[in-house]
Amino acid sequence: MSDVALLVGEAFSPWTIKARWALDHCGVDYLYREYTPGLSEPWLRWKLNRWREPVSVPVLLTRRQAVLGSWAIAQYAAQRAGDARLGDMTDIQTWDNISELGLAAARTRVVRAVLADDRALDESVPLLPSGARFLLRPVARRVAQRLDRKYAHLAWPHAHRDALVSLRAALARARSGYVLDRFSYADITMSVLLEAVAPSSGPQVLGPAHRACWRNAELATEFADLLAWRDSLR
Ligand SMILES: N[C@@H](CCC(=O)N[C@@H](CS)C(=O)NCC(=O)O)C(=O)O
Repeated sequence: MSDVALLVGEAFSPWTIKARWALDHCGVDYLYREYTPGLSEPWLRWKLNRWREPVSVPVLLTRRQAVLGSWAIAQYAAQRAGDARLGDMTDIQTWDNISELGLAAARTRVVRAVLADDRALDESVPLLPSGARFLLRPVARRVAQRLDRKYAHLAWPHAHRDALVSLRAALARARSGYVLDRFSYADITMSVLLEAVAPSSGPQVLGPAHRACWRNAELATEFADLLAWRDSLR
Protein backbone atom coordinates (compact mmCIF):
# COMPACT_ATOMS: atom_id res chain seq x y z
CA MET A 1 0.00 0.00 0.00
CA SER A 2 1.17 3.54 -0.75
CA ASP A 3 2.20 5.86 2.07
CA VAL A 4 -0.88 7.99 1.55
CA ALA A 5 -3.90 6.69 3.47
CA LEU A 6 -7.07 5.70 1.63
CA LEU A 7 -10.42 6.84 3.00
CA VAL A 8 -13.32 4.64 1.94
CA GLY A 9 -16.72 6.26 2.38
CA GLU A 10 -20.02 7.40 0.97
CA ALA A 11 -19.73 11.05 -0.04
CA PHE A 12 -23.25 12.01 1.11
CA SER A 13 -23.04 10.17 4.44
CA PRO A 14 -22.82 12.24 7.65
CA TRP A 15 -20.22 9.78 9.03
CA THR A 16 -18.01 10.20 5.96
CA ILE A 17 -18.45 13.98 6.14
CA LYS A 18 -17.26 13.85 9.78
CA ALA A 19 -14.17 11.82 8.84
CA ARG A 20 -13.23 13.98 5.85
CA TRP A 21 -13.72 17.21 7.77
CA ALA A 22 -11.53 15.98 10.65
CA LEU A 23 -8.76 14.80 8.29
CA ASP A 24 -8.90 18.03 6.26
CA HIS A 25 -8.91 20.21 9.38
CA CYS A 26 -5.85 18.34 10.67
CA GLY A 27 -4.02 18.57 7.34
CA VAL A 28 -3.78 14.77 6.91
CA ASP A 29 -3.23 13.68 3.29
CA TYR A 30 -5.45 10.90 1.99
CA LEU A 31 -6.93 9.48 -1.17
CA TYR A 32 -10.67 8.84 -1.36
CA ARG A 33 -12.64 5.89 -2.71
CA GLU A 34 -16.43 5.85 -2.96
CA TYR A 35 -18.21 2.86 -1.42
CA THR A 36 -21.43 1.38 -2.81
CA PRO A 37 -23.37 -0.77 -0.31
CA GLY A 38 -23.60 -4.38 -1.49
CA LEU A 39 -21.33 -3.89 -4.51
CA SER A 40 -18.18 -2.73 -2.68
CA GLU A 41 -18.62 -4.95 0.36
CA PRO A 42 -16.54 -7.98 -0.81
CA TRP A 43 -13.65 -5.65 -1.69
CA LEU A 44 -13.81 -3.94 1.73
CA ARG A 45 -14.04 -7.29 3.56
CA TRP A 46 -10.97 -8.46 1.67
CA LYS A 47 -9.05 -5.26 2.48
CA LEU A 48 -9.96 -5.57 6.17
CA ASN A 49 -9.66 -9.36 6.25
CA ARG A 50 -12.96 -9.30 8.08
CA TRP A 51 -15.31 -11.99 6.86
CA ARG A 52 -17.95 -12.43 9.57
CA GLU A 53 -18.54 -9.21 11.52
CA PRO A 54 -20.52 -6.40 9.88
CA VAL A 55 -18.49 -3.79 7.99
CA SER A 56 -19.42 -0.16 7.51
CA VAL A 57 -17.80 3.01 6.23
CA PRO A 58 -15.97 5.31 6.67
CA VAL A 59 -12.78 3.29 6.98
CA LEU A 60 -9.29 4.75 6.74
CA LEU A 61 -6.70 2.33 5.38
CA THR A 62 -3.18 3.39 6.29
CA ARG A 63 0.05 1.50 5.65
CA ARG A 64 0.01 0.20 9.24
CA GLN A 65 -3.63 -0.12 10.22
CA ALA A 66 -7.28 0.06 9.30
CA VAL A 67 -9.04 2.80 11.24
CA LEU A 68 -12.72 1.89 11.54
CA GLY A 69 -15.47 4.47 11.96
CA SER A 70 -15.69 8.23 12.04
CA TRP A 71 -14.80 8.61 15.73
CA ALA A 72 -11.60 6.54 15.46
CA ILE A 73 -10.67 8.41 12.27
CA ALA A 74 -11.17 11.77 14.03
CA GLN A 75 -8.96 10.58 16.90
CA TYR A 76 -6.34 9.44 14.39
CA ALA A 77 -6.51 12.86 12.68
CA ALA A 78 -6.13 14.64 16.04
CA GLN A 79 -3.10 12.50 16.87
CA ARG A 80 -1.54 13.18 13.49
CA ALA A 81 -2.09 16.93 13.92
CA GLY A 82 -0.35 16.63 17.29
CA ASP A 83 -2.11 19.69 18.69
CA ALA A 84 -5.55 20.50 20.06
CA ARG A 85 -7.09 21.84 16.88
CA LEU A 86 -10.01 19.39 17.06
CA GLY A 87 -10.45 20.23 20.76
CA ASP A 88 -10.23 17.92 23.77
CA MET A 89 -11.44 14.63 22.30
CA THR A 90 -12.19 13.18 25.75
CA ASP A 91 -14.70 15.97 26.46
CA ILE A 92 -16.04 15.76 22.93
CA GLN A 93 -16.87 12.04 23.14
CA THR A 94 -20.18 12.90 24.87
CA TRP A 95 -21.13 15.04 21.87
CA ASP A 96 -20.17 12.28 19.48
CA ASN A 97 -22.39 9.85 21.42
CA ILE A 98 -25.32 12.26 21.10
CA SER A 99 -24.57 12.68 17.40
CA GLU A 100 -24.42 8.88 16.89
CA LEU A 101 -27.79 8.37 18.59
CA GLY A 102 -29.39 11.09 16.49
CA LEU A 103 -27.82 9.85 13.26
CA ALA A 104 -28.86 6.24 13.93
CA ALA A 105 -32.50 7.34 14.14
CA ALA A 106 -32.10 9.50 11.04
CA ARG A 107 -30.45 6.65 9.07
CA THR A 108 -33.35 4.29 9.69
CA ARG A 109 -35.84 6.98 8.66
CA VAL A 110 -33.87 7.62 5.43
CA VAL A 111 -33.41 3.92 4.56
CA ARG A 112 -37.16 3.37 4.99
CA ALA A 113 -37.93 6.43 2.86
CA VAL A 114 -35.68 4.99 0.12
CA LEU A 115 -37.45 1.62 0.40
CA ALA A 116 -40.79 3.36 -0.11
CA ASP A 117 -39.66 5.25 -3.23
CA ASP A 118 -38.93 3.41 -6.52
CA ARG A 119 -37.16 6.47 -7.95
CA ALA A 120 -34.74 6.44 -5.02
CA LEU A 121 -34.16 2.69 -5.40
CA ASP A 122 -33.38 3.22 -9.10
CA GLU A 123 -30.97 6.03 -8.22
CA SER A 124 -29.03 3.60 -5.99
CA VAL A 125 -27.99 1.56 -9.05
CA PRO A 126 -24.87 3.32 -10.29
CA LEU A 127 -23.80 1.14 -13.21
CA LEU A 128 -26.72 1.27 -15.64
CA PRO A 129 -28.03 4.19 -17.73
CA SER A 130 -30.95 5.78 -15.87
CA GLY A 131 -33.62 4.36 -18.24
CA ALA A 132 -32.52 0.77 -17.50
CA ARG A 133 -32.06 1.02 -13.75
CA PHE A 134 -35.54 -0.26 -12.94
CA LEU A 135 -34.27 -3.68 -14.11
CA LEU A 136 -32.08 -3.86 -11.03
CA ARG A 137 -34.72 -2.40 -8.69
CA PRO A 138 -35.25 -5.75 -6.88
CA VAL A 139 -31.50 -5.90 -6.19
CA ALA A 140 -31.49 -2.28 -4.93
CA ARG A 141 -34.49 -3.13 -2.73
CA ARG A 142 -32.70 -6.15 -1.24
CA VAL A 143 -29.61 -4.05 -0.47
CA ALA A 144 -31.77 -1.38 1.23
CA GLN A 145 -33.69 -4.04 3.18
CA ARG A 146 -30.36 -5.44 4.38
CA LEU A 147 -29.27 -1.97 5.51
CA ASP A 148 -32.56 -1.59 7.36
CA ARG A 149 -32.07 -4.91 9.18
CA LYS A 150 -28.42 -4.12 9.91
CA TYR A 151 -29.04 -0.78 11.62
CA ALA A 152 -32.68 -0.64 12.84
CA HIS A 153 -31.81 -1.86 16.37
CA LEU A 154 -29.75 1.32 16.90
CA ALA A 155 -32.62 3.68 16.10
CA TRP A 156 -34.55 5.17 19.03
CA PRO A 157 -37.66 7.20 18.31
CA HIS A 158 -37.13 10.98 18.63
CA ALA A 159 -33.34 10.62 19.04
CA HIS A 160 -32.68 12.79 15.98
CA ARG A 161 -34.86 15.65 17.21
CA ASP A 162 -33.54 15.25 20.79
CA ALA A 163 -29.97 15.63 19.52
CA LEU A 164 -30.92 18.82 17.65
CA VAL A 165 -32.53 20.21 20.81
CA SER A 166 -29.27 19.46 22.70
CA LEU A 167 -27.27 21.21 19.98
CA ARG A 168 -29.44 24.32 20.18
CA ALA A 169 -29.09 24.41 23.99
CA ALA A 170 -25.30 23.99 23.76
CA LEU A 171 -24.97 26.88 21.30
CA ALA A 172 -27.10 29.09 23.56
CA ARG A 173 -25.00 28.11 26.59
CA ALA A 174 -21.59 28.57 24.98
CA ARG A 175 -22.41 31.91 23.28
CA SER A 176 -19.24 31.51 21.21
CA GLY A 177 -20.97 30.49 17.98
CA TYR A 178 -19.68 26.96 18.66
CA VAL A 179 -20.77 24.01 20.80
CA LEU A 180 -17.78 24.63 23.08
CA ASP A 181 -15.73 27.81 23.55
CA ARG A 182 -14.10 27.53 20.11
CA PHE A 183 -14.39 25.48 16.91
CA SER A 184 -13.83 21.79 17.64
CA TYR A 185 -14.85 18.31 16.55
CA ALA A 186 -17.99 18.86 18.66
CA ASP A 187 -19.17 21.27 15.94
CA ILE A 188 -18.33 18.77 13.21
CA THR A 189 -20.08 15.83 14.84
CA MET A 190 -23.17 17.83 15.84
CA SER A 191 -23.54 19.80 12.60
CA VAL A 192 -23.76 16.65 10.46
CA LEU A 193 -27.06 15.85 12.19
CA LEU A 194 -28.43 18.48 9.83
CA GLU A 195 -27.56 16.33 6.79
CA ALA A 196 -30.78 14.45 7.55
CA VAL A 197 -32.72 17.70 7.84
CA ALA A 198 -31.49 19.49 4.69
CA PRO A 199 -28.54 17.73 3.00
CA SER A 200 -25.58 19.93 2.09
CA SER A 201 -24.25 17.66 -0.69
CA GLY A 202 -24.62 18.90 -4.26
CA PRO A 203 -26.52 17.08 -7.06
CA GLN A 204 -23.37 15.28 -8.25
CA VAL A 205 -23.30 13.48 -4.88
CA LEU A 206 -26.99 13.08 -4.04
CA GLY A 207 -29.62 12.51 -6.73
CA PRO A 208 -32.98 14.28 -6.45
CA ALA A 209 -34.89 11.26 -5.11
CA HIS A 210 -32.27 10.58 -2.42
CA ARG A 211 -32.14 14.27 -1.53
CA ALA A 212 -35.90 14.16 -0.91
CA CYS A 213 -35.43 11.09 1.33
CA TRP A 214 -32.71 12.79 3.39
CA ARG A 215 -34.76 15.96 3.76
CA ASN A 216 -37.06 16.31 6.76
CA ALA A 217 -39.38 19.28 6.14
CA GLU A 218 -40.76 19.37 9.68
CA LEU A 219 -37.33 19.49 11.31
CA ALA A 220 -36.11 21.99 8.67
CA THR A 221 -38.81 24.42 9.79
CA GLU A 222 -38.27 23.81 13.50
CA PHE A 223 -34.47 24.04 13.30
CA ALA A 224 -33.97 26.74 10.62
CA ASP A 225 -31.59 28.52 13.06
CA LEU A 226 -29.37 25.41 13.23
CA LEU A 227 -29.32 25.07 9.42
CA ALA A 228 -28.10 28.69 9.19
CA TRP A 229 -25.47 27.90 11.86
CA ARG A 230 -24.32 24.77 9.94
CA ASP A 231 -23.99 26.79 6.73
CA SER A 232 -21.91 29.43 8.54
CA LEU A 233 -19.37 26.84 9.72
CA ARG A 234 -17.84 25.98 6.32
N1 LIG B 1 -20.58 4.49 13.83
C1 LIG B 1 -20.14 4.39 12.46
C2 LIG B 1 -21.36 4.42 11.58
C3 LIG B 1 -21.04 4.30 10.13
C4 LIG B 1 -22.26 4.04 9.28
O1 LIG B 1 -23.39 4.06 9.75
N2 LIG B 1 -22.04 3.78 8.00
C5 LIG B 1 -23.12 3.54 7.09
C6 LIG B 1 -23.35 4.84 6.34
S1 LIG B 1 -24.96 5.07 5.86
C7 LIG B 1 -22.67 2.45 6.11
O2 LIG B 1 -21.53 2.03 6.10
N3 LIG B 1 -23.60 2.02 5.27
C8 LIG B 1 -23.32 1.07 4.24
C9 LIG B 1 -23.28 -0.36 4.73
O3 LIG B 1 -23.52 -0.63 5.91
O4 LIG B 1 -23.03 -1.22 3.87
C10 LIG B 1 -19.19 5.56 12.18
O5 LIG B 1 -19.14 6.47 13.01
O6 LIG B 1 -18.46 5.56 11.18
